[in-house]
Amino acid sequence: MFTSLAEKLQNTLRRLRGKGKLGEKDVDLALREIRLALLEADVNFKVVKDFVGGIRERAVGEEVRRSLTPGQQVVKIVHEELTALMGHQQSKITLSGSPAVIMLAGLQGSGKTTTAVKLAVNLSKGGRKPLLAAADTYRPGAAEQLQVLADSAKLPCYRNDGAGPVQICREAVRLADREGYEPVILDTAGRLHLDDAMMDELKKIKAQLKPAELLLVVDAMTGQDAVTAASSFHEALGLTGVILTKLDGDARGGAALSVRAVTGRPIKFAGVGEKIDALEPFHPERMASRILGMGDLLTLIEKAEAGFDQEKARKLEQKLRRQEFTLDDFREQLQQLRQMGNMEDILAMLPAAQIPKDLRRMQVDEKQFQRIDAVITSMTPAERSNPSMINSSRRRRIAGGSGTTVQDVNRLLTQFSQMQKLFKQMGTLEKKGFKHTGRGKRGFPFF
Ligand SMILES: Nc1nc2c(ncn2[C@@H]2O[C@H](COP(=O)(O)OP(=O)(O)O)[C@@H](O)[C@H]2O)c(=O)[nH]1
Ligand SMILES: [Mg+2]
Repeated sequence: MFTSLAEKLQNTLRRLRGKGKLGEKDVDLALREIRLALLEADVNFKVVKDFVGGIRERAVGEEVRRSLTPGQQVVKIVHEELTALMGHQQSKITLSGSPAVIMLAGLQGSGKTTTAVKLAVNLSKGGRKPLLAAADTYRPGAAEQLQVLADSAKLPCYRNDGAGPVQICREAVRLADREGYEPVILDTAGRLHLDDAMMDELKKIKAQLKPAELLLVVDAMTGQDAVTAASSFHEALGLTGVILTKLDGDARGGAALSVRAVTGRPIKFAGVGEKIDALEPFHPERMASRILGMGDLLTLIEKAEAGFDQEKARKLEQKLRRQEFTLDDFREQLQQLRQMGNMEDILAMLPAAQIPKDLRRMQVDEKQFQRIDAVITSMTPAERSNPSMINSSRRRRIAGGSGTTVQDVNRLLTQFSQMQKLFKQMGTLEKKGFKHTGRGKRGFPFF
């Protein structure tokens, strides 16, 4: 997520952090770099100007001059301003009206249909009984697409192919009223470009259905174009919020960092994958931490808690404490991690400074998972619980048996021993009375 922007900002801040004293020149240079990084990430130029201006004002002010660690103080300011830029606090959706209606709008391909289902999945996990309404009557196959996705999530979907969008929405609301569904999520039509006919239709739906939430679905990959479209949508319709999609891809960050400032409307959710459970509540503060390489442990822990088997987690913790972590456990951990999503995104949630180099380089894609699995399978139980016995002839045998190379086996063993070391360090810190109390601490945050 935002790799290039994150790297540049982190480099700039690393240099600042190391400085005992901050002169005007240092601040100027850092601000220039921040400005460039943001512009290159396609952040709206006016947003960049205000943002950098805000940081400058604080960076030359009292709070930094009086600080014993001025570099750190500036990093803190950048973090706070970045958080503020994306909206201070998390903004939840409001469900009022009976039944409450959530209307989604956005350009074609921005991710409305997928997001409608993701949102329904999210709300039904929270105990709601959502109903999806197929109100895109223009794109052939649009209703079918919604239906297929809804079926896969075992969620109800109302469609009436052949009827107009307003009629479909009203019928869906009537059905929801009768059957006790709530909220009703309207998947509307989009075009490739903004046009008056589309806006008129959306206005009609809004006027008739009085949605509690009118959310604009914005494709984060499209950068400034998306933000321009967002402000037109907002002027015409009066949005209540934004959902950013495709943050799992190589979006540069422009849309995410500009859309709140340009529309004045909060980002409520972020789409982070094609699967129907790949939707996260948007937390500005956590996102700022991720971008600045401070990690996002809270989201990571939430994901882990949602996907992990409590009993297994407890057993693992015992093993870690007794330092009995084996290659079998390693394999099981990787499988669980894989269920949490894209490995790169997961690593990005860990504070950069705390990940050992070999782990950081560990690019775990599907193929590599299979390779690791094959290597571990080719070991004897004794080797798995005591890898130190794996000498070079055993390495050759394992490589041959798993259809991999000796280098593959070596790499896996190195990564495994790195992980073991990490856990040992964690154990020592605990013995010294270190308690992990959340982000910002220099602890080992894995479990
Ligand atoms: N990687 C990724 N793809 C997404 C995300 N949201 C939607 N998509 C994909 O974007 C494409 C367009 O989505 P769709 O819901 O049909 O857009 P719509 O035209 O606005 O209804 C589909 O291929 C989706 O799978 C996301 O958060 N991440
Ligand atoms: Mg659609």
